[in-house]
Amino acid sequence: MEARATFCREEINSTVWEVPEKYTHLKQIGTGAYGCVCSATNEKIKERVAIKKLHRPFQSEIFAKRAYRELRLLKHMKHENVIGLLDVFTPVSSLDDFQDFYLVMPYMFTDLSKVRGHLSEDKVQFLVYQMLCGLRDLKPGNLAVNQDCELKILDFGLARSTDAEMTGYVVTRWYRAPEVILNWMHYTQTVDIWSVGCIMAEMINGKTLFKGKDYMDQLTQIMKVTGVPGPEFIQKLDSAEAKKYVKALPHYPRKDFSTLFPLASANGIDLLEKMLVLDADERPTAELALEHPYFDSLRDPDDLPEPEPYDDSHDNAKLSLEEWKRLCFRGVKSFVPFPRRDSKRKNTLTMTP
Ligand code: N17
Repeated sequence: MEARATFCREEINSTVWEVPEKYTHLKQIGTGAYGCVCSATNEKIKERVAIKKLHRPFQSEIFAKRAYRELRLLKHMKHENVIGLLDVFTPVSSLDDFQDFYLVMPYMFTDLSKVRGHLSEDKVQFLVYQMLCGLRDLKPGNLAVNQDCELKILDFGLARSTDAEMTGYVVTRWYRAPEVILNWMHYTQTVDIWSVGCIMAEMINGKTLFKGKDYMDQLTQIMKVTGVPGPEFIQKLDSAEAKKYVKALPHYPRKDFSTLFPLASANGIDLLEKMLVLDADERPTAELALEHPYFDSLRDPDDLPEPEPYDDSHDNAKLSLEEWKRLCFRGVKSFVPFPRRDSKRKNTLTMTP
């Protein structure tokens, strides 16, 4: 049995936070219906962290299940480009007293939507490379970056209205693949590749590629770039309605990507041309995209560890509040920190101009 850390109590925005004394300088950075996030310093190793305190996680079965899901997913994620857990704690030592737990993650400075204007090619390369590495076993929810240009995919479980400064990059329709917009067919793993293409295009040009004002406008803007699809593609569409719509489109030819992206390198243009393809079956998977010459200077086999399978059987489970609470308690108390790699590229690229 390990010696229990000394906890410090502090009130932040009328809620009491009880954290091990090594975490200092707590400052609220986001709040919503599910919880509240503070930035803090781990004094032991002088590292900036983000700590999330869930809001009354055991007030109902639904809240408890959601809390367990976030804990399970964060514990599972051990990829450098996906948000993961540095620590998780509760100030109490018995299940009877268990009411709150805190999730500790690496602190991420901002999200990609806050990074304005076009970025230099080395930054775009590094950011797109990290997106594709993190994408392999996960869908993008949000893309967070720090000042060293390091990127992590995360999934904010906070309410939409109050954490406006943290949400909204790939979640909006502008980055949605056309097959998702129109519910054309079963989705494949390459829906995310479309989003990566849109984000890459935006980082290069400094403005949103397909800023549609509604669904139809969005789709028209897309077709004006990709060109309208041929009969082999139309044949694959699930619904008769989608078929009719696509057949009725005026004939837009595919746009020349070197005109569209005058600042991009030949390799960058070639990668964009491969990702921004209407037919999802023709887009590369993340793994294949990473083999593109655009990433030649960055590629490292250590960046793609074999993903461990995630047991999602609890996602459909129907358990009582007490059972979810017991699972959370066990999950918190059994946490073992994961040894982390040194980020080799630290300080070689910075987000600040
Ligand atoms: O990213 C998450 C996350 C990850 C997996 C699952 C959330 C869930 N989740 C939530 C599942 N169900 C629900 C309701 N959480 C998270 C992300 C960012 C956070 C806090 C929590 O805040 C920061 C802020 C700054 N730097 C790092 C993290």
